[in-house]
Amino acid sequence: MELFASHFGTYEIARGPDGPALAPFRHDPDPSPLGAGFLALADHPTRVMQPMARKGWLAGDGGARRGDDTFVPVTMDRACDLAAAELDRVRKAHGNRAIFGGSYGWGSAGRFHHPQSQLKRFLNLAGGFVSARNTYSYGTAKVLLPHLVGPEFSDPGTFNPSWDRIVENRPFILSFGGMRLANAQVEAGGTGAHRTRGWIDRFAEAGGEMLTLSPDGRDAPTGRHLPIAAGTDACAMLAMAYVLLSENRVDEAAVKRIATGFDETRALILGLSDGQPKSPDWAAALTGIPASELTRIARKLSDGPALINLSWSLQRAVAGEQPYWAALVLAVLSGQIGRPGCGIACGLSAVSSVGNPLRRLRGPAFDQGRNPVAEYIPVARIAEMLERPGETIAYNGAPLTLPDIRLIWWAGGNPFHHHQDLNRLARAWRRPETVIVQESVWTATARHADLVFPSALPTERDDIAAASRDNWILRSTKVMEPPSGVETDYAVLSRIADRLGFADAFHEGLTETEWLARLYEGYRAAYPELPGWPEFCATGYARLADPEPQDVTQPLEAFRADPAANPLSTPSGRIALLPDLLRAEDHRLGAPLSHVRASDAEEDTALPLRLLSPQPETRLHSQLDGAPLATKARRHGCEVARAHPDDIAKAGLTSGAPALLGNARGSVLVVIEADTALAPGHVVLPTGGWYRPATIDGERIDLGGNPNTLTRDTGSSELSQGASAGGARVRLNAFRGTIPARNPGTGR
Ligand SMILES: Nc1nc2c(c(=O)[nH]1)N[C@H]1C(S)=C(S)[C@@H](COP(=O)(O)OP(=O)(O)OC[C@H]3O[C@@H](n4cnc5c(=O)[nH]c(N)nc54)[C@H](O)[C@@H]3O)O[C@H]1N2
Ligand SMILES: Nc1nc2c(c(=O)[nH]1)N[C@H]1C(S)=C(S)[C@@H](COP(=O)(O)OP(=O)(O)OC[C@H]3O[C@@H](n4cnc5c(=O)[nH]c(N)nc54)[C@H](O)[C@@H]3O)O[C@H]1N2
Ligand SMILES: [Mo]
Repeated sequence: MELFASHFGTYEIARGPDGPALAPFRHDPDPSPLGAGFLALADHPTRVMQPMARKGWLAGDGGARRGDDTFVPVTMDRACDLAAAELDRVRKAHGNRAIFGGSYGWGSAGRFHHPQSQLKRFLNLAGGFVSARNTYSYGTAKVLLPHLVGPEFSDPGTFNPSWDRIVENRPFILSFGGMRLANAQVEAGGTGAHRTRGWIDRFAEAGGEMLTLSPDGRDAPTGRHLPIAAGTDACAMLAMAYVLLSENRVDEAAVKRIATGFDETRALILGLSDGQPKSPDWAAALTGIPASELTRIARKLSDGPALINLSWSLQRAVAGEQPYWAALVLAVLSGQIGRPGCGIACGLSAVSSVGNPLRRLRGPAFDQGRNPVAEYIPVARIAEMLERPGETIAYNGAPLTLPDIRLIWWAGGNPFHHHQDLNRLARAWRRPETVIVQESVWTATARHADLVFPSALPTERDDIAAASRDNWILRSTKVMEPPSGVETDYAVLSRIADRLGFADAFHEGLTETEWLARLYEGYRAAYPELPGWPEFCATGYARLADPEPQDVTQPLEAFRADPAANPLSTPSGRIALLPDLLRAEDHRLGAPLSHVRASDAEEDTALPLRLLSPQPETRLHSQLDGAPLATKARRHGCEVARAHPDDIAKAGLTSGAPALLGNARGSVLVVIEADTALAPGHVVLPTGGWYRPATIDGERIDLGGNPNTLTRDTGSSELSQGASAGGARVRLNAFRGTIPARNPGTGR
């Protein structure tokens, strides 16, 4: 069977007289319509068709007009000469620590053509590069959780009970931020079967009860929903903990068996140490949830069985540690940690694999080699890195010096989609001497480059796809040839490596097919039950069976059953409710209790609406923006934002009108639509609009509707320095101009 594997899952390739089509994979119970959209990109006007160089850069402008300039075509040979010469100049003049190759982003589900792996291997052979740590997805929790439960649980969802266990035990699920099924369409590395919807249906059919607390009623896949003001989840959780303590529902001896810091935590919750009891009345005013509801939910949690689910969006915010920390406190005090199918879960439905009872595929990644440069940044500190070379920031309990970057090289990501405060990034981005980008389409990042290399789309090359938390290994087959002049990243980097004298080390003389066979054999070495390469190629996929229920590790169950025999790897072997680092004065925002509303610090509270920027249903971030599903979702060519009808009326607008969302950081053109599912005081603008700043009647407006024109770029805290998209405040105004026509074409 010929298959195409993408982050949206797997598709069967049907070749007919009208060209190829992509049909849902027969083994996928809940296929996503999104992946077929790649076909529409093949000859889309946004396609990068040849290497292009920025005029000002060729003339030596040092970056002054970057992002606001025209491009000229250059031959592939010339472009490779230019890239090789520039890399060589920078490393000789400033050392490899002046090259930023962090290159974050969701390029390619295929493991071989994974652009960052390709680029990192290339840059490592060239002497190394400054890298980026953590993710935009989960960067705050990843730094926080090792302090609370130990480093083995830093990855998203590693301590979650699995879905089969949850369905079997039917806990009351209290879900903060909900479970958006549209998000579970996606998996980094792809999947053969989307199972999340099936698990949730089975849970509901078995009589399971779910309560979603979220500003957006659409986040609840089943069960009841209660609106909560964004950024106040920790307040609700602490109020529930207050109820447990004041109603003597906490088994202190049992808590102390599994956790340290109980006495201090109790003092903080009761307000003995700061004078503010975190009572339901206190939380009701902040969250908008009646005190009686908070009390009722707290009792239900302690009656059990119960599971607290946290969406990843909660921690993608200023002080995003707080809800994760408070949820752990609540799960411990309510006695639910480590009960079968109970306790705490991070991101059920955030991506397809979370909660599936499966093996973690230990496959060989494409070998990136070793990076001789030690310097790194937490991934979301990029603008700060460019603005303040040589200065220090605090990160995870230690100072970190920001490197002095002269050359940025990006492959497989779109910082002008994903980073916060894009107008600030655009200014900082002019500082390096050179920016090289490899892209298939003219994203805002490509438009902010000096040298752009065209990349083949995932549909235009053979690959092997597999996600680390999945059971499927997929043979992705080339659906069509790339346009003439467009090559894979591997081919382009091989050409440049040749000019720098390390081509043999880069490609090892292997053909693409030989590389794929090598990767596959690596999986077979780990899982001898997999078929041989020829049989795998003929079938198109291989699937490992789900493990037997008793073989799925439920890590916190073993710990709860016998904490002394199965200790965590925290200093005490137990859960640390208040580790020293979180109490330290200089980690004010990491100190969860001192500022439960720190997410509003530094924001203009006079602005009436809180901006939510969830993942887009019709795209993967900014990808497939030119495909029919995303195009159809726009109104008058604009991104659609949703708000409560009362807020739209207060702004003097009607549903369906063009409007501006704005704050001190910028202004975004949208069409505003009324939605009663949304709590008043919030506005939803999903991510992924293509940042297109333009000056209209003297005002600089992002016509592309990217919420990151408005979001904050402070970092979540000095502890984790994670992405801080959540919690920005904005105003809603009429847009009185004429909506300019979209000009997706090349370059400008
Ligand atoms: N406000 C706000 N901002 C957010 C978030 C939020 O919730 N709110 N979420 C954040 C999160 S969780 C994430 S993960 C990021 C996502 O941010 P990104 O991962 O940067 O977003 P993508 O649009 O997926 O960008 C991937 C780019 O890689 C290109 N690409 C794909 N395959 C290849 C390939 O094989 N070769 C090359 N050269 N290029 C390729 C695509 O064309 C695309 O432009 O956004 C973050 N930003
Ligand atoms: N279709 C599609 N699916 C995707 C992606 C995509 O681009 N497209 N991206 C994928 C990626 S990279 C990631 S990391 C995951 C992200 O997974 P998540 O982080 O879980 O998803 P989001 O859509 O950002 O947010 C989920 C919901 O959280 C709610 N929310 C936001 N802030 C708050 C708050 O303060 N309190 C409460 N209670 N709720 C809040 C919002 O209403 C939002 O709908 O999604 C993945 N899935
Ligand atoms: Mo993400």
